[in-house]
Amino acid sequence: MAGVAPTLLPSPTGQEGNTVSSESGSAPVRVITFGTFDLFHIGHLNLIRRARALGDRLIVGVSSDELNRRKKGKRPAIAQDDRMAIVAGIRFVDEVFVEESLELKGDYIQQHRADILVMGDDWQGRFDHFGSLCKVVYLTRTPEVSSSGIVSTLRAAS
Ligand code: C2G
Repeated sequence: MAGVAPTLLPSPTGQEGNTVSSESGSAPVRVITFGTFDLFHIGHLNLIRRARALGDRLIVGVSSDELNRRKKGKRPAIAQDDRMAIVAGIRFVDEVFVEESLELKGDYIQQHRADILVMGDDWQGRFDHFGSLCKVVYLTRTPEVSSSGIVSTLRAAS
């Protein structure tokens, strides 16, 4: 909307993506996050930008259409391959892969050698058990924006 400032949340480190590096000589810090990222919006961008600022590389597991159907009983508005391409096109993202199952998170963390798991705080506490594999960080959700809210707005307008 013209004239409305975007809800850009500050990064948790006070720095933006691509500016934080691990100490010279040490291995790059690998951050992993997961999500459907349907109807990509500013809340998704904030989460991704702030996750990337916690390390040197950001790996994103994009939840498959089938996972959404099975676990959430809904079909994303944007198809899986397009959601993957959109997330892969974000400059803070280094790698994307398909998240086929919520139950495989521990495997994904290990396969991608993640040092930090980042999720929005709507998942607060739900992934603490992965603390034995990596650091677990929950970031504040961006208020007042969601994919389902966008769908409702469009429905109301039609
Ligand atoms: N998010 C946010 N602020 C919003 C909306 C979303 O910070 N206003 C964050 C969520 O907390 C999540 C990420 O953006 O960390 C992706 O959000 P969704 O696409 O809604 O993903 P979600 O349903 O949380 O799926 O394996 C985990 C699931 O697949 C996560």
